[in-house]
Amino acid sequence: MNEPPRFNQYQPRALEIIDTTLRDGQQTSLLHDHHKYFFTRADKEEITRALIIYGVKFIELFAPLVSPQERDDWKALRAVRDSLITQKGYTFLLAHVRCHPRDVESAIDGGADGLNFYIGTSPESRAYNHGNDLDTIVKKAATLFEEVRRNYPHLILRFSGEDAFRTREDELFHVYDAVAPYVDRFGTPDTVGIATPPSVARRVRVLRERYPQVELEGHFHDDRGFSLINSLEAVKNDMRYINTTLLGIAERSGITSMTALLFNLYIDREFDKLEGYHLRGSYPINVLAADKLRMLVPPREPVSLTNRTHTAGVHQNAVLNDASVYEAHPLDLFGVSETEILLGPLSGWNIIHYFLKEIRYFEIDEATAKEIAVVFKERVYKLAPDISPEQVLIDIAEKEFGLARLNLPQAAPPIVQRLDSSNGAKPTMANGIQLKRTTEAA
Ligand code: HCA
Repeated sequence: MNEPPRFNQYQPRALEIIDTTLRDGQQTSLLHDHHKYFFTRADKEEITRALIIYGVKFIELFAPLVSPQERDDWKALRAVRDSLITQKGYTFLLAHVRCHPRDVESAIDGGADGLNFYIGTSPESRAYNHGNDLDTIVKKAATLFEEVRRNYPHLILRFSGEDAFRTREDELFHVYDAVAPYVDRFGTPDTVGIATPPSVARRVRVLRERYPQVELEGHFHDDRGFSLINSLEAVKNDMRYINTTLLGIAERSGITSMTALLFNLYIDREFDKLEGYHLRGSYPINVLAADKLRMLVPPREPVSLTNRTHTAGVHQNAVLNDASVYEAHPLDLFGVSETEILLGPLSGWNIIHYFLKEIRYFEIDEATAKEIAVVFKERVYKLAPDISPEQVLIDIAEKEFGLARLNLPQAAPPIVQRLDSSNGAKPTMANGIQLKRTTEAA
């Protein structure tokens, strides 16, 4: 069962994202919150396609034996990958596996390019998870990996001591020393989110010194809100492989968001780490993921419309003069290309003037805008649940002030996130990624 060693022909970039949206991401409780529970095959196909087009070369999936559905999905996702080889080159599909022969067999049958082995090494895992002591772990893992390496030399092998940051360094070395001859990468997962930038920097340094021939991979959970800063620290210390997900979804509060990491590397001018990633696709791929979760791109995601949304009158006014007053970062390069201005009780007359004149093409002067603003500010507090502030404003302008619109050709509708399609929103394709655009007449 020897296959061509594709990985040997691949020249890894300075930063390789290993996306685990379809593995750890699928462990997010958000799927339960929204009564969705799992990604459908169509969801997975779209996410895989979008990730490959974005420039991701390594995608982690569950081991096929997790369920018949996961097993069948492997085939479908391989087909998506294969259909994009001519356009984007080869993408490696990695199976997340326990140190167990049955997991390995199922991954090989599923056509995995690599096996991401893990077993808990911390005292907590040893006592309450699998119950094996360190020597048993060493024996089990080394025997299995030696056999897999011998029989399947084309596979990319990775080993993670789960909960590595609660595993004492000498104990981690004890296990890693024994398996180092057989693996391509060591993971060092911060399973419970206790790591800090200094502890990450130290881990990267000691592992690199001890295992110069083995690549390193990071996986940082967000329990303290440190997953992003820890990933940044790891990358700046030249850890080549980082696990991310779309929107940072994963167990509990999640792991590092892919676009948050790349966005920050850009801001910090780590341009060599951005090679091959289609940064302009960042916001669209976040919208795609949010749509699958039946939610909006969350406000804590840096590559979001929220970061270009201005509500206070003072802010709105300044942004109309020059967006740089309240927008310091190049979000447009990451696909957030519309400055979303929310109309509400805090809106001043100038934003109302701007909205009606520049966005909705009414013939309106400033004096009229000031008068409309007075009516709008009063009316907006009594909104019916099914009517938006924009609609209230348009109604006031048309029905109460008799304003007419200029007869301009319809401009391209803006990108917005919409959960419902009751307003006639239709998905359109941009860069191979599904977006939603308003179809509301301009
Ligand atoms: C899990 C735990 C894990 C594994 C990470 C890894 C973690 O969900 O099984 O395989 O490197 O955080 O330790 O996600």
